[in-house]
Amino acid sequence: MSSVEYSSKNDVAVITLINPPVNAISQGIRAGLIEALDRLAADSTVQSAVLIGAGDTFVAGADIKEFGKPLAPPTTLEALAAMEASSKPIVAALAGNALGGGLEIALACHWRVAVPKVKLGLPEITLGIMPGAGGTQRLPRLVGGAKALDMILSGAPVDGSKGLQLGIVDELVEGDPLEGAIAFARRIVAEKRPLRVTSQLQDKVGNTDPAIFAEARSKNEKKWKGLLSPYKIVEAVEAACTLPFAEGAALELKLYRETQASPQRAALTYMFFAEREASKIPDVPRDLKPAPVKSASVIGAGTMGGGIAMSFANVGVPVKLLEASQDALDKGLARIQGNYATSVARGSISQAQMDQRLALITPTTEYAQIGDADIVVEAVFENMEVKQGVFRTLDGVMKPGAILGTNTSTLDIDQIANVTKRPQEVIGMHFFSPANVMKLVENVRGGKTSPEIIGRTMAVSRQIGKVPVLARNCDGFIGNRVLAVYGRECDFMLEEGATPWQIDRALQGFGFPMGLFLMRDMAGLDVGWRIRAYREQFRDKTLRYSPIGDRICELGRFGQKTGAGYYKYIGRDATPDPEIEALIIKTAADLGIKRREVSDEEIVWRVLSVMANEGAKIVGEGIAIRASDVDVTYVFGYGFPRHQGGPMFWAEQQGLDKVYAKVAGYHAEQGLFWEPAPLLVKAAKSGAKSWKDAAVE
Ligand code: 3H9
Repeated sequence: MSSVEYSSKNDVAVITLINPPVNAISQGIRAGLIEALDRLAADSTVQSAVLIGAGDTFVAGADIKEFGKPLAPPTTLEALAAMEASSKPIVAALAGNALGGGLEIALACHWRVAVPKVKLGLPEITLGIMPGAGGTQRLPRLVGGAKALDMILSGAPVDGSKGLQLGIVDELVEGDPLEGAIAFARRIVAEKRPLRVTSQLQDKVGNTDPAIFAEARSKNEKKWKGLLSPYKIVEAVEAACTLPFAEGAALELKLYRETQASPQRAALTYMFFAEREASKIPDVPRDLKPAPVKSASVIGAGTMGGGIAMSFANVGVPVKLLEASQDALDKGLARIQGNYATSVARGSISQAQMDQRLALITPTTEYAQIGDADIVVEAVFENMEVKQGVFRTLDGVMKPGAILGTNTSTLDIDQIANVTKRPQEVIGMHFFSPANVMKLVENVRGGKTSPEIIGRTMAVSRQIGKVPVLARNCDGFIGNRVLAVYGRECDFMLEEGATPWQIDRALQGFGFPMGLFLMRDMAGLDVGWRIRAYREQFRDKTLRYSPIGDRICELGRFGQKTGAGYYKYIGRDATPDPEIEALIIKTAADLGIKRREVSDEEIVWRVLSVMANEGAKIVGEGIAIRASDVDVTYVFGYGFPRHQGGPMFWAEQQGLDKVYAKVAGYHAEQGLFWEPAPLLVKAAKSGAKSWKDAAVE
């Protein structure tokens, strides 16, 4: 079947773009569109055309799988120029998604009608690129420079009503978009309206305040640090407002190609597919399409439980929130109210939305009230006996088939599952704090968790707006296992000659929003200290261990909350502390370590290569299904800079053999305490360029 179909409904031609599932712009679409336009010109039976996507969606943009490869002609730009040159009016019928190149096709039509639920947007920035088919030039001509700039920089889509208000959409249709567009096209012809060619519109760009571009650059300096595409977008939209269309379009093309060639584009498009791949579980049938959950229960109204309950309420799922005592329940609810009130004050939600969401949360102290929910998530104190007690009770009250989720970051899922008579329905759901904000959910399958429960848990995670990954049960799962080696490596570098502020600066230079020691200070140092004290009895004393963190806690310095940790604090402002530097120097001397200069490059390399090494162990042991799941965990749960693609992607970019050599070097220097991952060794020896190749060789 051809990618573009040409048909007619009496006097109106219908051009249908077909490339399931999202009608991405393939070579077939580009060539087929030009052919269809030739037919339109030659077809004396029609006076206008409607352009529509097959299925219930328009076009989700360029085919992202083709990025980085040479594109077969013709280009999208050639197809769009042919469209604007048509002497017969072309009306876009928009439904589903009109994103990226899809919206750009629509912008080059003479008019646009849309259903209210359509998603209209230019999300290229999220892929490290910018609109490259005239979007930066045509959108400002329809909506003005300022609004176009906001929309392209945010990458977020707008719906049909907003599109109408902005001037992207000319008319909303309530029913069938094709019928609506045909009726609109007939009206245009009957009224003999002159063709409206977007690239020739000048009013709105002419009226754009030229100061907005410098403002956008300075206002976002911190947010855009290290990023390429936002700056290119500003430059292109500025050109739209100051140059003739042809010159602006030529600049757009040049800048677009620069973004396409950048390593950031490679990392961000990798993340696009990695995020989707993470939901594919080999033993869960692809055709399992679980129904959305209609009700949820959450046990524990602490910070985590409250955040999880908010995540359900935020997408309209009624949730019962259970606490042991009325007092704890009241405190939990007050915290939820406070969080919503902050969002209202910031303008991110309206008062009405806050009221609706709060109304969906029903507080209770009675287990008898919660049993009919499709899913329950337990988020009580992180203690095995306490959690086992909760699960014994849940086993008695929850309806058969409900997902029994436990929000644990450290405990053995099987020990929790095995106190119930239905361990196949128990699964770990490790949320990250604040749970209503952080995107990652690390779902953890126990030894007996059924594939159906896994599939349903991955689906409900997406339903509440999270990015799920699946891990197998082990100490630390994926995320905290990698975090442990990352922290340990940083501690060793302190002993060897670095300072906390140097390490933090180097990591921030790489793109982490916050360095490790600032993060530890913010989270509080005392909990980890207590856990280490408990684990001391089991520790292998032959392995290298850094006592710096313990010594800091012994001084009563527990981080930001006590005004001092690795840094000194005034409020939340951290300053380097000579006392800590002296403590580090003394500890190194006590351990017999001769300090030396540690370069920023060494810091970044050591941190990333030990992360990738641990990730390779995790993949090799089957804890993660694939290397990209480790990256998804790090990007969505631990602040790893998305435009660097995650530690496993980073390692592939450096060359797995080079990473192996570094890791082996650290191993030799540091003695017994860890081994290069077998998968990394295999990759290096076989010359594999990717983790995937290494795994199959
Ligand atoms: C661009 O347009 C550049 C232009 O300016 C320049 C032109 C010259 N390409 O997300 P889903 C796949 S840049 C290839 O699970 P949903 C996706 O991988 C592009 N494949 O469904 C998945 O495959 P699989 C700007 C794509 O309903 C399947 O389709 N556009 C593309 O949750 C279903 O996707 C964007 O950035 C694509 N463009 O969400 C839009 N899009 O089943 C990117 C999707 O094998 N796409 N796939 O895993 C999206 O945001 C979402 O996919 C969408 C649907 C909202 C469309």
